[in-house]
Amino acid sequence: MARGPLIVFEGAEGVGKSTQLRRVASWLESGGRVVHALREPGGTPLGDEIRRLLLDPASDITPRAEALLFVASRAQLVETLVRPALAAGHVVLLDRFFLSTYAYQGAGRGLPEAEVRQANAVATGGLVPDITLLMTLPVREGLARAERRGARDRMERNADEFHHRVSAAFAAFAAPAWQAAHPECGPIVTVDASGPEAEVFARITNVISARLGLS
Ligand code: T5A
Repeated sequence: MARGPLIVFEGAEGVGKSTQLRRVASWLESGGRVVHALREPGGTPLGDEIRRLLLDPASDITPRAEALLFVASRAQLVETLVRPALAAGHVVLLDRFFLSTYAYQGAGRGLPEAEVRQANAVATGGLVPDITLLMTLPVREGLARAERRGARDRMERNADEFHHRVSAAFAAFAAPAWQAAHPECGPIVTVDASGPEAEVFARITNVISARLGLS
């Protein structure tokens, strides 16, 4: 049986990843596909416990420990849920994956890219997304959207400069030269996340249909 597609939703805070992922899941399910909607960090009992620690504003976590916690959650998710679902020919939609570690712990926290990349390779075992939808929105707009949803978590509470570094890193990942130098990431396609949800959804389904032939 052919391996199912792995579709990753990425971007800075509050760009609307979770909202769009839910819509894409319903769209693909109504087309008769089996869809697994998963998120990082979390998605497994171990991952959910790690997520609680990582997002709790009371947690005191060093940058290296933070990176390894995200990576540990990923290793558990990939091995227990993502790979089996893909092997069964199902569609996996993933709300964040390792591009987030490159952006947040690499660019945001300043950890060396080579170390982040190596730790991530341990977690994924070389699993490459079929497409990453990189949703883009001005930092302030994304944080305002996230804030309307509820109180800021430990990551959202970082200084504005941190969020600007993360956002700039995501923008840099879209460049063809960066992608060519990082084949482990697979194709990264930017999607304008501004405007009404329905318009963003139409942009996303256009990309998925054109690039993966799904509908
Ligand atoms: N992280 C994660 C790392 O540092 N390293 C890693 O390796 C990984 C995997 C996870 C945090 O961990 C960090 C990144 C994050 O800081 P999380 O709670 O899972 O935290 O949250 P995020 O993935 O960050 O989700 P966001 O908070 O960024 O939100 P989303 O999913 O982008 O946005 P969503 O869909 O929840 O929408 C936010 C609000 O905006 C509204 C929604 O209704 C919602 O209220 N909205 C819109 N409003 C207007 N117009 C639209 N088009 C809208 N679309 C959605």
